[in-house]
Amino acid sequence: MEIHPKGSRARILLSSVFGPYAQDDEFGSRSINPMELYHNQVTRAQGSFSLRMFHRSWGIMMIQANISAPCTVLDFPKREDFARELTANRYDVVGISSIIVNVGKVKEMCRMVRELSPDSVIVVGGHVAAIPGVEAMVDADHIVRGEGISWMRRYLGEDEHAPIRHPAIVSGMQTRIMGVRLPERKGGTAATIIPSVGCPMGCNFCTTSAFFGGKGKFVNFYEGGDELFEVMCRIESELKVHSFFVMDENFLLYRPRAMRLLERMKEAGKSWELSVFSSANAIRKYTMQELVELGVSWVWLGLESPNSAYRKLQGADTMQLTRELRDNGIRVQGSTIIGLEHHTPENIADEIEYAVGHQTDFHQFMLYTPAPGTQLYKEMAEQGRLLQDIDLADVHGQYKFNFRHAAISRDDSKKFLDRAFWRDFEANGPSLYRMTQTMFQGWQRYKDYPDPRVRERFAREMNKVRSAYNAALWAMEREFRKVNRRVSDQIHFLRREIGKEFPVVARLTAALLGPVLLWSTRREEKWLASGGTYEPPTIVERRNWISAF
Ligand code: B12
Ligand code: SF4
Repeated sequence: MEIHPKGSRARILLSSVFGPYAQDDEFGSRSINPMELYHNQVTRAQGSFSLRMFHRSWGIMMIQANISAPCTVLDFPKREDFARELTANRYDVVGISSIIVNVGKVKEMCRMVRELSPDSVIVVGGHVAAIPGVEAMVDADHIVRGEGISWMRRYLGEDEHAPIRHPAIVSGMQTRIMGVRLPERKGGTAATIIPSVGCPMGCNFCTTSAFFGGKGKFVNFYEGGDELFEVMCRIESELKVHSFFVMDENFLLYRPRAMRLLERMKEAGKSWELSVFSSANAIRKYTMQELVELGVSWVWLGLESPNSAYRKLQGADTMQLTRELRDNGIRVQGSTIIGLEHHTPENIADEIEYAVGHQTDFHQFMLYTPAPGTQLYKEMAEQGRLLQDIDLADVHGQYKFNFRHAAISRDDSKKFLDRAFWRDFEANGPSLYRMTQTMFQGWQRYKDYPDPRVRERFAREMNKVRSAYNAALWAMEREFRKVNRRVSDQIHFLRREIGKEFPVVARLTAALLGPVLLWSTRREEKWLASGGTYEPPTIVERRNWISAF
């Protein structure tokens, strides 16, 4: 492979695509596709109760941390910020990170680089590289498919097999709910840990799996529990966190690694919380006790559909599993696909009811979407079922089908998707209520548990439940009455139970903070109704920079 003539002395700019994002524009921004995880695809029908937060672009942060060249990461720039950065510094290499929906922005950014920094080499990476024929759509010198750290190391003439250095990443920022921005104190937000990329399960629609090699393949950054433990200890002390968002598509699948991590956590008395992604079958490799001792407090669980044939679900009763996890204080974020092959206008309502019936803490709904690069995309293309003239900016799973479904029309796909979000909210209430309930149940079950690490974790959660969350319940109970009286009564019941356990604090916070939250919730509701949106801040981070001058 060609190596950059300046090797590790080359000056690198790594940028995410430009914003603003939550608006309709000619570059592919869509108001329906904000740069927010929850409000985009999980709690978007929950109005002012929707969880609002931003996540950094971890792929380019990982690359920056693992090369010795002087490197700037520019996250969430506006076009002017990107232009300014290009002209203020003479970059040898400009790397642009993007997913498929944002290909129009990549095109514009390549054009800007050619104009403003003509000597720079342009490298495009991330999922956008999976688009067949992307070379003809954007004016880049290199399109990088798959894992980017090793590519960039090779390109700079560095050792691609050197151990991976994990940057200290705060998982989310500028969190808001019920019209209140949560304070950002050190250690208050989980740290993101990325043990691997890809997933060996190889579900036919899955872009993450396909991008890193497909079925049976993935790229491990940390092979064993010991390595992972060391990284987590370092990040714990750098960021002062107890809580980790483990960004690994199927973390629990590798039982030996997870169990070794547990051993090390026990030896060192670590009372950590882990948020993980897992398939139902992978969870079944553990007892509830093991999960709780490992600190698993939040699981993103693919439910897909009761009639789907996905291997990860075979033999799993997801309804019972969800109940059991929540009873043990583990929050569940379900994920259901709308528009699978067997769905019809006649059975879709039942399928949605079934999904809603899981009563998860959070529920993501996504349209079945053949994304370029996946097995499903190939099949649809072969069958001539891909719809022509669909802008890639609209292929994000939250709008309408990009293929011809056997029974459901493109316009109806959106209606069913919206119905699923609404039904989940209406029937189960705000996610903040549901997770408070799960945390409280966990504490009741484990407050006297023999392992002090576990007691400590649930006690930490209770500090929030008996104060701020309890006050939020007070406001929710009133505000949700107009949506669903039954759920409002359930919220009241939960508040009473919390009040019995913590009579003084719970009463005081509900009386003092509750009305404030009710007021801010209503104010937020009005603001959202007037079209209010949120955008992430622009962030510039330089590494190995001083030595570059
Ligand atoms: C965090 C995240 C987000 C964050 C945004 C982060 C950001 N700043 O952009 C939020 C929550 C806002 C988000 C939103 C969306 N996301 Co998202 N997101 C993720 C998630 C969960 C993690 C990404 C990550 O950091 N992975 C770990 C890093 C290390 O991997 P990586 O980013 O792929 O980077 C590696 C390589 O790709 C490569 N690379 C990346 N960039 C570059 C650049 C260069 C120059 C080079 C050389 C290499 C390179 O090297 C990296 C290291 O190996 C992934 C799923 C996943 N497991 O990856 C989905 C994922 C990226 N999101 C996806 C989608 C579709 C969306 C949304 C459209 C929502 C939706 N409806 O699903 C929106 C789009 C918002 C918008 N307006 O752009 C899809 C992308 C599909 C595709 N084929 O394009 C993914 C893969 C999920 C999925 N399986 O469907 N997302
Ligand atoms: S289990 Fe999840 S991450 Fe793995 S291939 Fe299937 S959908 Fe993708």
